[in-house]
Order: sequence, then C-alpha cells, then structure tokens
Amino acid sequence: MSKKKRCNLLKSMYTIRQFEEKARDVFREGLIYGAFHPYIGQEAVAAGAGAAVGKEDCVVSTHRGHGHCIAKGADLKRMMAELLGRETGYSKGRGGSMHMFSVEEGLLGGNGIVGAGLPIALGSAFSAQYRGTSQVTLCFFGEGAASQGTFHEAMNLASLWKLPVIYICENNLYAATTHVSDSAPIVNIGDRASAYGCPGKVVDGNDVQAVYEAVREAVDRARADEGPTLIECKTFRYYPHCMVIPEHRDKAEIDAWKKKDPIVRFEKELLKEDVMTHEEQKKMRHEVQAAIEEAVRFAQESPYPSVETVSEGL
Ligand SMILES: Cc1ncc(C[n+]2csc(CCOP(=O)(O)OP(=O)(O)O)c2C)c(N)n1
Repeated sequence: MSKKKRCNLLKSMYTIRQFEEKARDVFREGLIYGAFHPYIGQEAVAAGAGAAVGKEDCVVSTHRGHGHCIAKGADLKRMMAELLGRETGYSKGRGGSMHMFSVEEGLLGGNGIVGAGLPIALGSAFSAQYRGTSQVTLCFFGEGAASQGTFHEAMNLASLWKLPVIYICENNLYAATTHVSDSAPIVNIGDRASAYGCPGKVVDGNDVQAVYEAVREAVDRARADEGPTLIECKTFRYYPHCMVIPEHRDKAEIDAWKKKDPIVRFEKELLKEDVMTHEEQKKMRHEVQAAIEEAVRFAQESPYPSVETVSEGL
C-alpha cells in the first residue's frame, strides 16, 4: 500500500476519534439532543472499510455510526450540526446522531433499530444490480444484530441473488450489556457465511490495514458480480454502550483492549517504517483538530429549525 494511502488511513482514524471525543465533550455540556453511542476504540473498522470504496458507493450504518460516515467522507460540519439539532445538519437537525443521511453522498443512514440496516443494504445492492451500476454497498452492524432474523434473511437473499453488498460485523463483544457468548453459540460470527454459500472472513478489527485488505477483496468480488462477503472484525469499544448508561464491564478487560489501540499501533508502525515523520504526524493531528473545531463553530452558529418547518420531511 502506498505511503499516501497509509497516511490517509491514519488521518481517517484520527478524525473519527477526535470527532467522537469532541462529541462526547459537547454531549456532557448538554448540547446534543437524543442518544449518542461512541465509536471510540473501533476506528480501524470504519477507516479501513471506508478507504476500500469510492464516492459512488453506499454505506448503511448503525446506531454507532459517526465513524462510518466520516470514513465515507461525510462533511464534519453537517454531522456536528445534526448532533446539535441544527437546520444545517444532515437531516436538518431532526434526526440527531443516528440519522446522518444523504443519498447524494451514499450515506444511507444510521438506524435506531438493531439489525434494520441489513435489509436496507440488501435493497441498495439490489438497486445497483438492477440499474446495472458498479456500485457496492457496505453494511455495518454489531454482533448483537448478527443474531437478529434480519441478518439471516439478508445474507440468504444477498448470496442467492449475488448482490454487491459487503456485510461487516463489528464484533465488540457486547450488545449493550450482553456478552456475545450469551447471544451466539459460536465463536466466530464470520463462520455463519458458510450457511449462505458466500465467503466469510474473520479479521483483527484493530488492524486498519487488515480491514482494508479484506474489504478491498470483497469489493472486487462484489464488482465482479460474484456476490456478497461477510467480514467479522474483532474489536472493542472503550466507552459504555451509550453516554447515559453506566459502565458494567471489568476495568481490566477495557484496559487490556486499550493496549491494542488501533491508532497507537498504526502510528508506531508508520513512524518505525519511515512512512511519516513525527513532525508530519503532529501536523496531521493539528489539521484534524482544526477541522473539528471548525465543525463545532459552524454547528453552534447555525440556526435551529424553525417552528414553521416542523412538519417538513415527514
Ligand atoms: C430491535 C432492537 N432491539 C433492541 C434495541 C436496543 N438496543 C439498542 S443498541 C443495542 C445493542 C446492539 O448491539 P450490537 O448490535 O452488537 O451493536 P453495538 O452496540 O455493540 O455497536 C440494543 C440491544 C434496539 N434498538 N432495537
């Protein structure tokens, strides 16, 4: 992979983490309306997958979806404005964290219903196939969603019809407070692909390049009309399920995962292999920070939706 591409992967992860840290702070100030499920810790999945698709492709996200949107190239200003309930947000301030939606940008939305994105991605992929485009759809979901009926229905049809969709399961071990061993009788969700006759991969979800490679291969397959791939990415979130739920997991478990932090790990790799210098790394972080500060400024200066427009978009 070229130096530039690797640096872009790091920048994408920085952007996701710093956006989430800022959103966390803004949430604590009471400025965010509705729920907020932080993505911190899982950045390598979104960044790796997002880098494997183009502008014309589509992404179907989840309730924990800011990272997916950022990796797809979403506008940070419009995202922050949406979080703050402003008219300039992706859903005109009416949707909040789980509703960053823009057909033009291939953002087919987050979703408050666990597992609901899988059939939406199926429809998106069917549409691409029907219209004869080369678009692929990435569909993110958690391991909790992988035991919903929608998972099985979507995987079955996608494989049967050879649809250009890549199902990416982010296995962060917990669905809210339920450990995966209490919801699935198998260790690898990726193994479920064999029931549908399509490839299933299990990758280290904290290794951004490994995620990129796996998704890239799946995208090539999808564009060649060979159908879907299921990719399970093993990862972990550092924060409780959402900002208003107390932590229930052992500190030791969280600390152990922090030692495998996807960003620190990739930073070290790029520095050691002379892909970037410390100066370039510092510059990159500052650029990202500036863009996020700008997004907050933009959001705070944007108007709230007016009462007259309250029924628009229903
Ligand atoms: C159909 C449905 N059931 C339950 C919930 C409540 N709920 C919201 S998020 C969540 C956990 C989902 O876990 P997972 O799919 O693994 O994603 P993660 O939160 O780990 O990213 C639950 C149970 C919901 N929103 N929708």
